[in-house]
Amino acid sequence: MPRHLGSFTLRPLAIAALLGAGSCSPAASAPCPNVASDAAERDAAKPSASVAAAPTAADADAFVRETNAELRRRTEDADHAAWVKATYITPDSEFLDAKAREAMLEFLTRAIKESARFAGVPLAPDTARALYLLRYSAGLPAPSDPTKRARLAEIETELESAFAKGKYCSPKLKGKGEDKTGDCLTLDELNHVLEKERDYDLLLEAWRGWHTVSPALRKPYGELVELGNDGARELGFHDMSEIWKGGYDMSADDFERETARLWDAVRPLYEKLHCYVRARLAKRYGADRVPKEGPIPAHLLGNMWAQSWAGLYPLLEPYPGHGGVDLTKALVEHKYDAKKMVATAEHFFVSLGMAPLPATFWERSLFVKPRDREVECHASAWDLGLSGDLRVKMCIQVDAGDFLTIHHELGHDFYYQQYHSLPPLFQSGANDGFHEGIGDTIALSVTPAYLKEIGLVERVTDDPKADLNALLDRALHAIAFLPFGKLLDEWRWRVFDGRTPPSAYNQSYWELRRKYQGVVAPVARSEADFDAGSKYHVAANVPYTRYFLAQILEYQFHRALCRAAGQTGPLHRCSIYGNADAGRKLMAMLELGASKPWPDALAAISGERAMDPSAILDYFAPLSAWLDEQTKGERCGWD
Ligand code: X8Z
Ligand code: ZN
Repeated sequence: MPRHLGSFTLRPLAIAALLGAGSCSPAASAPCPNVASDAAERDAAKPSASVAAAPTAADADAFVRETNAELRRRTEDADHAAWVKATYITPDSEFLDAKAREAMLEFLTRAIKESARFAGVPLAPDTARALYLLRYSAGLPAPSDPTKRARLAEIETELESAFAKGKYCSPKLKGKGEDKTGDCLTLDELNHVLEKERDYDLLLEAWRGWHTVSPALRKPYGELVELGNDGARELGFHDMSEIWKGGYDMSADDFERETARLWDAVRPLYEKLHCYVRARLAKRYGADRVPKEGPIPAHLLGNMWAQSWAGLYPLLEPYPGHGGVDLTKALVEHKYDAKKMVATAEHFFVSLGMAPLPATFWERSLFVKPRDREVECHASAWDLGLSGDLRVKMCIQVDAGDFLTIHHELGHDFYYQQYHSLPPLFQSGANDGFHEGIGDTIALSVTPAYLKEIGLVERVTDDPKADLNALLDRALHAIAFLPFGKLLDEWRWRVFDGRTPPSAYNQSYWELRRKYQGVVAPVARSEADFDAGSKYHVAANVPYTRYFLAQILEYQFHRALCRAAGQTGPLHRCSIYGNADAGRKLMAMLELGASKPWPDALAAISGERAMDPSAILDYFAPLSAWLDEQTKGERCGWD
């Protein structure tokens, strides 16, 4: 899978994720390593590590050079195997993918162990940074026992494939899939039912149906956690969560506090939105099904995980008849197909001064779901072998949601393209939240005025009520997402560090969903279920806090780029389309890759050195005020 998505197996997107976060922040109470980290020092202090002559800074430079070269070679093998497997799932492609993963796991874990010998050596800054990134690259560290390692690679492939092939068959859903006749639906089709249909029982059937796929993943997932934790301990970490939280230029504890700070800042806005939506849903379904002061049943919010409520827009539109753009309708009317949607998104990036995507992008990408074979439809962006062989893999539908997702994916590809000349260990986002936030930053500039400029819509209105409609539409995506973006890894951090044993997987997941999202399961759940496994990123072992960070960061990027473009109006009306000054700022950040701590990258685009939730709050300020009016007298919250 694509490198930015990857957990750590160095599949296409893996290095970045895997290495994705690293670097030390002089700003925070971070372990600023121009020497390797504490855990590495502990390793180095062990007698076995002190046999060889004391290593020098020059040895470390040479080690980083060799590791970079080897990484490039091995990534090539792993990426091509992963691409074939993701776009053509068969027992043979699974076999080859598992083998390539295993080789990558072996190499990376070995390299990380070897790097521990440089602990305490005064290093050149770039070398120190490369070693730091390497150390935190192990999102799924492999145990050194070859049998265990092979099993780990096999489980990874197995979980991903089982998820991709999952279907639910029910006569109640007959005709609700793409082919309009069958009664076996894929995840995308079941999710589509949740987005478009409003019948309570039908929604329940689609929700329940998808949640029958993941119980089979529960056991292998538990095994993955055990083996991954074995690997983490061999590297000197307590467990995998320490690695997942540890690569953000600050200590793992500081990172946990940092995400809590960001969530606390946006939670009041989420609670207002929840309050408004709950009242509308109570009207639609009755107070017996949607209790006035309690959590909302999770299947009513228009998405399998209630992470985007955009499907509910028609039910919630603040000012019907006051305009706003129906982007899906515009795309259909203008006869856009998948390729044209991608070309339009590419054109936006190019308008900022970036080089177009290579010809091979158009020849080798997968844009539509093939009819004759199993593929992984979860969208992803790739740079195979770190060689500029950029691609996307997506089962594109002609609708507004996928138009925005295409921008998201191209954000990854243009990031790859901008940092392409850096050594492999630096070919990554400043942190993984940056990587996830680039395309979405551009999507914030997909305003009605921009759509008019490119001829997709004929008229735009100046009516402030239309602005509110558009703001609510976006909030149903962005603000609704925040608690889910926060909780999924909180669940995994607890699973990894042992606070949540397998016997409490489901209970813990629903406690967090209730606490953060204010939703509850619509039917009784038990430990026979594995509801966290209904989410791709759990099955595929992809960290998720990155999307939470991205959601905060992209408004900060947008604010900075709008300022660079000299736009002084409200943020939700700003589009940087065609603006070279904004483009230069953006590129200045992208081309740093992971070569510098993320505060430096943030400073390159915005002059700021801390993640700042005030940008997203400013953006939605008019909506926030409107929601205050709408929810006056209501008892918001759910406990
Ligand atoms: O997984 C993705 C992207 C690929 S990196 C399509 N996203 C998260 C999700 O689908 O849950 C984008 C938003 C959050
Ligand atoms: Zn992404």
